[in-house]
Amino acid sequence: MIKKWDNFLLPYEQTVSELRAKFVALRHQFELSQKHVPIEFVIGRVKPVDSIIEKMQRRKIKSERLANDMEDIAGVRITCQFVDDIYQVVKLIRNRKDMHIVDERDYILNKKPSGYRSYHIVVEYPVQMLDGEKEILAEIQIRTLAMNFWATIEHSLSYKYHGEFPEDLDNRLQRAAEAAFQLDKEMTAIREEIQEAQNLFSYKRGYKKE
Ligand code: 0O2
Repeated sequence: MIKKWDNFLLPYEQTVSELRAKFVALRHQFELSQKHVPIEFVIGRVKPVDSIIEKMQRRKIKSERLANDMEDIAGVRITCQFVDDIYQVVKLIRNRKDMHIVDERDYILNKKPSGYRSYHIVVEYPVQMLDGEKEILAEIQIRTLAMNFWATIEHSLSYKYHGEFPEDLDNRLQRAAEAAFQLDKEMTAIREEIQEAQNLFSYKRGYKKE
């Protein structure tokens, strides 16, 4: 059983590692071009087997449909400084020839009832395996640092409460999501000032990001 999962997940691991490397390379190109760098950092993960099984049960996905119906087994997350950066990264992904977009979900314009905001793009990505090319679905989540702060904390809390928050906590989390979005708006309003300061200070020098 474990060996079966290992074999099934192998192309997903390769997809995550290749996509991650490509977005890190994109950030590096921006750094060298002396333009504003729209990508802060890139992380990736393959969904753990217990989460895959839980989602299969919740969404009534049959095992033979798993590769087609579960879009986020391979997941890459791109974090940006500003909301505008998110849409710049979306444009860059739309223009790429090495991945094919099958779905886009703008949870920034249409936030989730929880208060969650992010831009999700589902792509088909071709990986080269021993037995030939395989098209793998991957979900790319693009969000600001503030959105990421909120989502990371809300996600760990939802583990504690098994996704069912008491009403008071739910309200507070929604207020916190709005506060994070106000922060994004405020930072955008003083964006030019921030960028000028960052260029002068070169604060990134010496810190290695991936
Ligand atoms: P993990 O650990 O990040 O993989 P569903 O998965 O059923 O909720 P759907 O339509 O399959 O929803 O996919 P959707 O909503 O485009 O993306 C699901 C992923 O988005 C989640 O994956 C989270 O990463 C993130 N997400 C969506 N809604 C929320 C939310 O309200 N709060 C937080 N913190 N993250 C959210 P997983 O599998 O839940 O988690």
